[in-house]
Amino acid sequence: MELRNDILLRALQRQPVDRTPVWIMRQAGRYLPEYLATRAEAGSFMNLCQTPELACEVTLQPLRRFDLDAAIIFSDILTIPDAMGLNLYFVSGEGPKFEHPLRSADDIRNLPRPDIFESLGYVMDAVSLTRRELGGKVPLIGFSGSPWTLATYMIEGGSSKTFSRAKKLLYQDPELAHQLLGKLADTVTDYLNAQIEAGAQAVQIFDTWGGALSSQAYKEFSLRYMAKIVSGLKRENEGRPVPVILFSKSCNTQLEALADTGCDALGVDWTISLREARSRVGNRVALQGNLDPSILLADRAVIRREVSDTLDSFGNGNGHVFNLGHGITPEVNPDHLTELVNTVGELSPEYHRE
Ligand code: 1CP
Repeated sequence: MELRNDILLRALQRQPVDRTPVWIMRQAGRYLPEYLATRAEAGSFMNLCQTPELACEVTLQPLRRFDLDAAIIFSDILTIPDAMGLNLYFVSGEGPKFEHPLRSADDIRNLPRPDIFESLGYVMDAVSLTRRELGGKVPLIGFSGSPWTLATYMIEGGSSKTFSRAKKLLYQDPELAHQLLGKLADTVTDYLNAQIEAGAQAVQIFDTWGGALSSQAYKEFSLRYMAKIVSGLKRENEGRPVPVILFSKSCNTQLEALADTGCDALGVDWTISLREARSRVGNRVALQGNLDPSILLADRAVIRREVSDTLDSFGNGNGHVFNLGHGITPEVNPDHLTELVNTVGELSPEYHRE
């Protein structure tokens, strides 16, 4: 099926487009009443992820409301540890938890490399169903967590503010940490390649907690494994390149090193201007971002001004994908996202004239 709107894929490769493409991290989610209704119908978050028809439905919901240039498959980064036997569950108000977190060296040594098709086949089914339902309207993005970000949840047993246990492992027993991260990198590579084969047309790696590490530890325990994954990915499918986006939150000091991994694009948060980020990475990669999600809590005039400033900060030329600097939050009024998306559509063409 022909892809009718390919501006996301073109921008990720720094090719000419006539306006800046836009999608939003966590665009399907709790700020949408229709998402909450489908989640209630599913009974639980995991059931929603594991039922391809429902995962497909919530993936498509934001596209019915907003003129977005991509869909991102509805799933979660924590499906990998779940498939490795840690058993993911959600306690409302507390976020994700594992029944069997990694508590000993043996837990890490015995961690299986899962058969992706057997244990995560529901994600690939959701990807191929969603591709079919999209009918070439916009590309579908696949994703995974980075090995380090996944490891934090697996070691801590859930969310954490300090990452004490995970960081202790890195410093106390780096060899064991490398064993874990290596296994995760292999699994993430298999998983993303399976999503690509199922129809994902671009992929993003979420390194949400990369910013918790020192510069040196980041290179050794996070960046290195993302680079390994990038080099193991299938970079072309259906006769088209499959762009790879790395989003390492709060890692702006690492932009040059991230650009050297061989990825196509970097997600950037709002703590650096796109102007500065662009001057540092030059023409090596495209940039995706970077509006502070909290701006969506302000009124429409503020949103318009901030979108305009963000476009202006990147400036003229190719290689910008508009997005937030992190996921959209549950309190956002969906009409404010309409304002954002429409403003990008209205103001961005002037940055793409020859
Ligand atoms: O109650 C609910 O409905 C669950 C909320 C929720 C949602 C909507 C969770 C639990 N996951 C998701 C979907 C999700 N998670 C997507 C969907 C695709 C999209 O529309 O973008 C994606 C890409 C993720 C990725 C994800 N999950 C990340 C990385 C991205 C990020 O925002 O940093 C992380 C860290 C997670 C873990 C996770 N899963 C869910 C929650 C609430 C969390 C965060 C917990 C924490 O802060 O530690």
